[in-house]
Amino acid sequence: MKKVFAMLLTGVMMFTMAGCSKPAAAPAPAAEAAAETKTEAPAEEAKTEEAKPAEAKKLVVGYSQLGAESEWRTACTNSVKGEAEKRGVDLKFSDAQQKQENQIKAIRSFIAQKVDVIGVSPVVESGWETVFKEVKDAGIPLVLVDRKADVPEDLYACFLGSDFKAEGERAAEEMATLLGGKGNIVELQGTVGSSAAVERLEGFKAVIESKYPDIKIIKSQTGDFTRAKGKEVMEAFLKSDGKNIQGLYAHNDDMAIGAIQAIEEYGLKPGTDIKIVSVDAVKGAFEAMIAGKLNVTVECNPLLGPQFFDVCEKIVAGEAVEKYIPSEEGIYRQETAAADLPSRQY
Ligand code: GZL
Repeated sequence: MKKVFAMLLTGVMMFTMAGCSKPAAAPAPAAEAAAETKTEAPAEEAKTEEAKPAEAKKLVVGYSQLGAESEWRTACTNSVKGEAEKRGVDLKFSDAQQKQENQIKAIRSFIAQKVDVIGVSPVVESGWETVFKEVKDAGIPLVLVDRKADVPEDLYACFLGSDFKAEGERAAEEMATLLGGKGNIVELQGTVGSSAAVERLEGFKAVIESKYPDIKIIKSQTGDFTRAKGKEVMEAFLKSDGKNIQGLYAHNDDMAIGAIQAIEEYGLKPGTDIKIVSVDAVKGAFEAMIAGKLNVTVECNPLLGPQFFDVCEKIVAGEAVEKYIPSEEGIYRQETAAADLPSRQY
């Protein structure tokens, strides 16, 4: 029996040795070798070689900002850039210096770069249908940021920004309170054709004409949302109507601050001889209210970065977004300006 077992053991041993000694196959290419080792490696080792989950694809967003004309615009740009950095968004940013042709060029460049989403703050409401159609044909969603465009709703995913008409209505009520329901007003309008200017004028005028018959808007002209132009136009108003002016409504704080300089140079007291109501609630407005030179500023929130990228992420994830996402806003008056200023973010 023992002899038989020994013979069997010897056979098994000889057979096994023959296998190991088979001539080495020609060295296989690295890939095949890897595949061979991969398939030959025992199961437990295979686990360590499973591919790591792919890095989440970086969101690529093209944003056409209209310019840098005001404190408000700078705050809006900083909010968008800061939020992109915080979220690791690849932001392609373009400043159009308040020229529509530059915005159109930037949008076409974003299409060529095949970005995931395009954001636009349109400098004016009209003239966008052709290029927005190109965006749609390229299959890229478009978000209107801050300002509206006069295009069919199917050309943009959503508008996020303020209710400018309501801002005009609030400004009118504040002005009527300051004047006791009676007096002559001059108006500094924003950029001609911009949704902010069109609707702030509309809202203000509607309230004054329907509720305050003893308040008259005797002059109204654009100051293009800038301090310099606001000062220049206010100088012209003072030259023609001087002491006949009891109130100034400015579509933004920058023009109001320019007008304050003109009123002082003319020899009148801004905030006292001429009551002033403006819009935005930027830091400069709080400083002017603390100095007694501005009476009220109606807030228009520029900190749109977080909402903008929330919308971009939802769209890319295939989630539904509201067609209009309003900003939350308040009204700030001279009496509380010193207490309010420390908590202001822009
Ligand atoms: C309002 C924004 C306006 C600001 C101005 O949403 O478009 O443009 O009120 C800015 O200060 O120039």
